[in-house]
Amino acid sequence: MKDSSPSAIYLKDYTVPDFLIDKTELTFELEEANVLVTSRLHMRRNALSSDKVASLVLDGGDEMKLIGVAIDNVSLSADEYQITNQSLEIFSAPNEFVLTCETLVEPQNNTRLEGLYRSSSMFCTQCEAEGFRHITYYLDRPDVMSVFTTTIIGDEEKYPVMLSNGNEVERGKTEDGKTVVTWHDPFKKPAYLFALVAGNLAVQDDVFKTKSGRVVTLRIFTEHHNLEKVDYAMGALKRSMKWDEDVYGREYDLDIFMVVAVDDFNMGAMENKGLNIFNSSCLLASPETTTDDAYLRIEAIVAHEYFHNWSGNRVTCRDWFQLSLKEGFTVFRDQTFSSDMHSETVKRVEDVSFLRTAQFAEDAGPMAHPVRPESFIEISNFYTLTVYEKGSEIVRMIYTLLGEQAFRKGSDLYFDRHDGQAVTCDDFVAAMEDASGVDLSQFKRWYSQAGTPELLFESKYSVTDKTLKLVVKQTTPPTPGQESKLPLHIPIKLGLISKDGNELESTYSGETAQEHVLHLKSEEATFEFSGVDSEPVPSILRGFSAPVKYEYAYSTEELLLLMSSDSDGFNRWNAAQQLAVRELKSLIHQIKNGEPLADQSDLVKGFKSLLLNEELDPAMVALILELPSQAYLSELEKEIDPHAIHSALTHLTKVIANALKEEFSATYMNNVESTVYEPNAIQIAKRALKNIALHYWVESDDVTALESLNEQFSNSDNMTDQYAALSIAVEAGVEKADVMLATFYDQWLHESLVVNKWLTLSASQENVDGLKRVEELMSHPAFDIKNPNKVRAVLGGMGRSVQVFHKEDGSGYRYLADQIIYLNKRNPQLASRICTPLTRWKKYKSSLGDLMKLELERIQKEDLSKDVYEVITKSLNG
Ligand code: B3K
Ligand code: ZN
Repeated sequence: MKDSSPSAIYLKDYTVPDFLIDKTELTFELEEANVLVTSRLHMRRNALSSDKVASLVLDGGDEMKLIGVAIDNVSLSADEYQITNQSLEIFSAPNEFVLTCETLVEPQNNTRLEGLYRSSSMFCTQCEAEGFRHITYYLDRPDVMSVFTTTIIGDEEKYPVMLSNGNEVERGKTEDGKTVVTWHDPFKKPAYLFALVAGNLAVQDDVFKTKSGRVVTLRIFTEHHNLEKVDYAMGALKRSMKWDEDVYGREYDLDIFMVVAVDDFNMGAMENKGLNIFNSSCLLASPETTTDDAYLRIEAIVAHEYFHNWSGNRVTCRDWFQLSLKEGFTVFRDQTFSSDMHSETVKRVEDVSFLRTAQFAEDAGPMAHPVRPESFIEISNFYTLTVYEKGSEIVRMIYTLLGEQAFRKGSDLYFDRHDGQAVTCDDFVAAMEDASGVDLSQFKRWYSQAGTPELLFESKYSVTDKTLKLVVKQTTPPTPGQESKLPLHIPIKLGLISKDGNELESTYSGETAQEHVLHLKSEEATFEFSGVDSEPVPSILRGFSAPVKYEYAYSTEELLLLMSSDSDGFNRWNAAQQLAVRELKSLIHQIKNGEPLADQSDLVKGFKSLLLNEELDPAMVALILELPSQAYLSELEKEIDPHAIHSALTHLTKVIANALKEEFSATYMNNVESTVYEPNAIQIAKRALKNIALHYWVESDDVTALESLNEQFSNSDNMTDQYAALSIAVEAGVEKADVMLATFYDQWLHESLVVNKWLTLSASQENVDGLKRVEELMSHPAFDIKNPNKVRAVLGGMGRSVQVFHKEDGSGYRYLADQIIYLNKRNPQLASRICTPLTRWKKYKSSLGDLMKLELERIQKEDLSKDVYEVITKSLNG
């Protein structure tokens, strides 16, 4: 596994492939001990390549055994080719030929979960980004697109279901009674979109009629005991198909669309052409076992993978540096879809909250990289929040700059112009420019410049002229490898609110309106608004119109005004967040300095009026009541003291809880639902409000709250409420929390996905001796180190516990490092992901940061996979 000195590859070195593969014919003979893969590749030299005599270099790892290789049916002798641990080189190849390769792989020993592997008794694949090369030798790069025909041969009893991309075109029997199935995908695609599944699976069928009247068969496959949990995903799929027709004019293109749920999966899901493969946690749902959040996530991921059929599959990436071309755009599409299905404001708040917490932290850390990276050692490390979430923000800004209609023209042009091609982020922007006439040349810096821009706003109102001058300055802090930054083109959506809470009209750039989009392009600019009747409070960056940090010296009164009166829902929430952040920051400061804690009354005042106003949308109230998270506050701090942040949060929660206990208990009672559970927006909002009210109420000194907590835990008919009760018990540290956890496990031990939630909560308990508990969980019968969901559940849970993970003796960090070292060999992708908390070591107070660094150095001494090597090296040097 060790690559002695893993080296980086660079975008600037991109060249077209020397060979192309027009047709790919694959045969898989499935056996228990191994699988024989035969490939017949119809190849030719690429006329666009400058090297007309290049040798043929195919990608392929040393975990495959090469049985034979032939050109035009003539076997090659040993001196005609060479294999290394990552390639097969054929020294001399004709201009056009059929290459046949036989390889033997052992899916049951594939713990990396890349390529062909086994999950329970089934066979499945994961090929993005570079997994196909673990199945057979190939030109495993996205700009090599080919038409695939796949034949699978297997024992009917063990593998009654055998699937691959496209349509089933043939089915028969071999002489020894095995089933032979052939699939053909008429659309050419890169190897990363290849998929194969074989197993004893149950299926649910449905149909979707496209807008042009074609009937598409929809099939969701799961293990038999999970079949009753696919209805919701099926509905989500149909809603997605309809939405993509209505909003983007994109129809599905094959006659069948299949989805398979798999338990052992490194990430959420994969958009293989016509055969999506899902982590079962992102597909299976039932009211008893699935929370509201998970329902929404399932809907979003089903949509995301489906939308990839156009943004990713029909038009794909030229190289992996362009990953955001498909991911950023597809995240934007799934976010808009969810927003259309539910509430626009709630969705935006959730997305921005996530972006500001996690992506901003990435952008400020050693792994910071542009949305289109310039280089990488291991591409798997670049499926990041920057590529996905910031990438989506870039597309959203283009949408804001172009407007709905021109944006749609741009996406139509992009899809039409590049259908069947592998293209770049520049091609995407060019289509948007060509369709709209908007100049995006400066805007494109967003793709190449890392780091989160910071804006500083100052305003000056003149009563005599009725004008407002708004001065804005932008800077972007240095990031590894990018010391100095150029000014970006930043769209700033802005409104003005009068002191009595009304929207004010103003004239800007010849246009009179209540809202304007300003284009900030230079380091500093002054925007002037006339006809402003009274001194306004500016509502800046409405809907979070750009992924930036910003400052404006609002008074507390101004924030309270925005919180109650801004017509922009996002900014109402944001004003409340800013108030909470201010109070928490001063508490953190006082705790760090051993000062007495000051009274926190502004937020209490704001929350009280929220709770008493029955007109408000419960979803918004619930969002506003949620204090900024430990992770978000960490991102905002210059030097992180996790214990001080935790104490501040605990303190403020108690202050609010005690001050408003009557309001919380009343809100709880008013929102108890008596109708049958449904994961719809209205019910979800009520449950969210009810459960956050319950949380505060339990945190107060009113012991009667515990009765409601127990009652809800024991008698809920849905997982949202039961799990909320359990989480509250754990977080508030109520006496019965351990008993409740044990009861919950006994109730759900046969539901693996629910057990994962139990693992997370159990590991997240705040307790100075909590590491022992984590160790017990890792050797619990319900734990399985081979299953990434379980690993993430326990380690993710542990990471949330400040007392366990950040224990001053460094035992939490050491434990995580031990797991990284162990997983580095087995599953490098997973190992590299779980490094993240340690990579932030520089931002922690030195007594903790130094201990984290020691662990990084200890990991660095190991024989590392490329994945872990890259993250650890960059963290230590970055
Ligand atoms: N495209 C896949 C991600 C593949 C990750 C490979 N390490 C899922 C998605 O974004 O839709
Ligand atoms: Zn995606």
